[in-house]
Amino acid sequence: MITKKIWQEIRKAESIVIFRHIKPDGDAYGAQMGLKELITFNFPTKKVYCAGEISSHWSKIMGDTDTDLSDEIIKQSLVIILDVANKARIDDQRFLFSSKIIKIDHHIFVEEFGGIEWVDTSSMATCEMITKMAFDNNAKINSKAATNLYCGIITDSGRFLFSNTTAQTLIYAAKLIDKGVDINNLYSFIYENTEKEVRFKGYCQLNYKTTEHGVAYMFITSELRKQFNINENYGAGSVNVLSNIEGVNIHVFFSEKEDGKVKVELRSKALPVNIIATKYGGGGHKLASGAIVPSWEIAEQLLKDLDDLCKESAEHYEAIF
Ligand SMILES: [Mn+2]
Repeated sequence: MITKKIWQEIRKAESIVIFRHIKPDGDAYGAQMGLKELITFNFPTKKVYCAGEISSHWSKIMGDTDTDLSDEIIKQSLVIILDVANKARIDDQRFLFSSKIIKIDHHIFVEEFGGIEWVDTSSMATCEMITKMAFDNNAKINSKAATNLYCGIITDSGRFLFSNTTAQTLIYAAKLIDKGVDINNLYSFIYENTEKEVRFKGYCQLNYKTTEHGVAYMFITSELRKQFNINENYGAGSVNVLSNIEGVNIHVFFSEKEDGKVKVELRSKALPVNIIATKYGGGGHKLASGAIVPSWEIAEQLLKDLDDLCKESAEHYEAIF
């Protein structure tokens, strides 16, 4: 069993460095910090480090990464890479210094990292996979590890709302709650909005546009971001304010970054938007993907592709029925 094999590698290693994707979300940061807590709680003598930038947001409840990590430590460590399918998106490319690499991920497979690979697209979150590994190996789980892992499960599943939430997701979430997740504290942190965020979301819901065949979209220019005083990640990340609109199959946010490139967040009710994201150099899940395109011109092309995808599927549907 792969979960036993990986735990065995962890057991053998004296020093471990945990990596995850750039711009970490709740699942990436939660898996990283949760796994660190899990390993140090079960094996107190092991040295465990977390690579990558400190997330100013998630660090408030999960703590900081080890930004002073030396090349030497990475060279001598087992490297575990979480929640990322392509090498270019790994935060801190020095993972390559290690000769022992393990990947644990739930995204659609993109490329091998050159070690043990555990990719399970049926898992809702990487945190769900880490939880499974913990239980498969009868590992001890403390409240801190449980809270970090639970955070990844609830954020990647939209609080168990998204369609790839499975019985397994709920079972592992329940098992974590049993280990002492601080739900009250976690939820008040996750749900809190600043006033500017609420006003920005309201603006998007009033001003979004739709294409002919049912793509709801929002162009967030630098001027608009400045007007609302929101950062480039928050802009694109607000895409879910357009979910569940009748007649809309795909919703997408385009947010201009500081460097002039445009960050694209794609969400879909059923159509595979990851195909379009991949075409433009991005990736992700079938119903939730992202990309960064070089200009507004390319962004318009991507939007046209999405509209065509909706059009084709409507024609296909008519042909069947
Ligand atoms: Mn994830």
